[in-house]
Amino acid sequence: FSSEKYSIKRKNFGSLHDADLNYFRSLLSADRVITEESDVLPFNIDWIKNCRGQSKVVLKPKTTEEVSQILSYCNSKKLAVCPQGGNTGLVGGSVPVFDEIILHLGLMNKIISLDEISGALVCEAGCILENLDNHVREHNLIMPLDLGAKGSCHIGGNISTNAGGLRLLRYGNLHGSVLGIEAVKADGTIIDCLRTLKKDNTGYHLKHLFIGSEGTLGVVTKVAVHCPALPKAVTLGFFGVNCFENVLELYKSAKSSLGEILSAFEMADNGAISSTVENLKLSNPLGDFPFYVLIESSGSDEGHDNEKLNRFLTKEMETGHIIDGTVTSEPAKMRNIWNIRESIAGAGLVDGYVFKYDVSIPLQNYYDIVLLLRKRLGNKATRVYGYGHVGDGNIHINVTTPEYTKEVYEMLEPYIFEEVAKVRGSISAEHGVGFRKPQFIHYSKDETALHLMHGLKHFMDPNGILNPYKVLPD
Ligand code: FAD
Ligand code: 2HG
Ligand code: ZN
Repeated sequence: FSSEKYSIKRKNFGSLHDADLNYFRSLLSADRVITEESDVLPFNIDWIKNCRGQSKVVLKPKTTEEVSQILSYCNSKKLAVCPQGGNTGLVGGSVPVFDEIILHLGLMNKIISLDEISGALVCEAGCILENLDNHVREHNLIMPLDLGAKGSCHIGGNISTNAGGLRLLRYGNLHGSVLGIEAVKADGTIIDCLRTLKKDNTGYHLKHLFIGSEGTLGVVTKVAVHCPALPKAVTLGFFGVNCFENVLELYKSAKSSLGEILSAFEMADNGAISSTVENLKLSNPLGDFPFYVLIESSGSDEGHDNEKLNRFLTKEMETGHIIDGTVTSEPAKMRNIWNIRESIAGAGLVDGYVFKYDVSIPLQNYYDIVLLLRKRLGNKATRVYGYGHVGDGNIHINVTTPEYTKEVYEMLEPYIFEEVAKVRGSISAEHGVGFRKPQFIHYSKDETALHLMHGLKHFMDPNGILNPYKVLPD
C-alpha cells in the first residue's frame, strides 16, 4: 500500500458505512456503485504499479447533477474523494491513498457539440482522447493534444493534469486550447464556465483553476476545447544523431528552416530506443546511434512543405547533424515510427520497476542529468535513459531496476530535484505533482506561492475532501 511504502498518516476523514452505500445506490443505480473487492482493485492501482490505495467503493456518475449530489453528500459527511479518469497518470494522483471514494468519470462520455467553423468541441469529461480525435477528424479538425496514453486517458484527466504531449510545440498547452469548463466544487456547487468563446475577459479566468489542479479544487464534468484544422500534409522523419550537441543544433535549424510547419521535435537516447526493441520487440528502422530525433511537419500544401523539408534535410545531412534517417508521409509507416516513440513509457516496466522523472531543464543542460544519474547509480540500475519533448525543454528520465528498492529510491530523491533546482528547472514539467511529489514541490515553488495555493485550496474545499495527500504538502 502507498500509505505504508511512503509512511503517510490517514487524515481525520469520515469512514464509509452501509448507510452511505445505500445512499449512493439510491442516487445512482446499484450497478454504478462498485464494491466487490476484485472489481475495485484495478481502480486502486496506478498505471506504473507504484501506488496502491485501499478504497472500498467506486462510484460511476452519468451526469453533472449526480457528481454534484455525490460531492455534496461526501462533504457533509467529511468523506474523502479521489476523482479518476483513465487512470493513466504517472504521479499517483489518480488512485486513493487510504479509503477515499473513487469517483470514476468514465460513463460521462458524451460528445455534446462540434462547431466545424470555429473548431469548438464541447463534451463530457470522461470522453477518451482518441475517440474525440477520431470524431473531430471526420470534420477535418484534430485535437490540440496527442499523447501515448490517448487510447485510455480522458479529456477531463488531460485537463486536470494540464497534459502536454507530442504536439505542445505546435498547439501550445491546454491553458490556451481550453475554451470553457464546467466543474463541481467540493460542496457540490456546479461552476458553469462552459463557454466556447475565444475571447472572454469578463473578470477572473476561473477555468484555469481547474486546468492542472489534479482533482484537488473541483471535479471537471464538461469541457469546451478548441480544435485546430486537420493538416493536409504531414511528414515524419526519424533520424540517427551522433551527440546531444547535434540534437540541439538540429532543433535550432528545424525551427528556422521549417518555421510554421514544424509540429513535433522529440528525442530519445540509445537506451530509450533499446528498451522498446529489447523489451517490446519493436523493430528500429535505423542502425545503432547515441541519439534519435523525430521531426514532424504538418502543413496545408504538400509541395511547399516537401520543398522546405528537403532543403532542410539536405543541409543537415551535409553538416553531419543527421547521420542516417528515414522520412515518410505514408500513414502506416508514420504510425510505426510514432509507436516506437510512444512505447518508451511502457517499455521499462518489463525490466521490473521504473522510477520515472519528468522535468523541465534549460536546453543547454537538458541531457546532463541522465549522465549524472548513470554515474551515480552505476550497476544499481538496469537502465538509465532519457527521452522527451526537446521543443518544450522537457526531458523524461526513466531508471529501471528488477524491483523497487528503498536504496535506489534514496539515491534518486531528492538528488534529482536538487539538480533540477540548481538550474531553475521544474520538478514536474507535464505529469503533475500527484501523490509522489508534494514534499518536493518547494524545489520549484517558493513559500509565497505555496501559501497562496494553500489559501485557494482551503477556500475551494474547506474540508479538504478532494484528492487529499496530493499536490500540496501538509
Ligand atoms: P487520471 O490518471 O485518471 O488522473 C490524473 C489526475 O487528474 C488525478 O489527480 C485525478 O484525480 C485527476 N482527474 C482525472 N479526471 C478528473 C476530472 N474529471 N476532474 C478532476 N480531476 C480529475 N502526460 C503528458 O503530459 N504528456 C505525455 O506525453 C504523456 N504521455 C503518457 C504516455 C503514457 C503511455 C501514459 C501511461 C501516460 C502519459 N502521460 C502523459 C501522463 C498523463 O498525465 C496522462 O496520460 C493523462 O493526462 C491523464 O489522464 P487520465 O484520464 O488517465 O487521468
Ligand atoms: C511521454 O512523453 C510521456 O512518453 C511518458 O510523458 C513519460 O513515462 C514517462 O516517463
Ligand atoms: Zn511526455
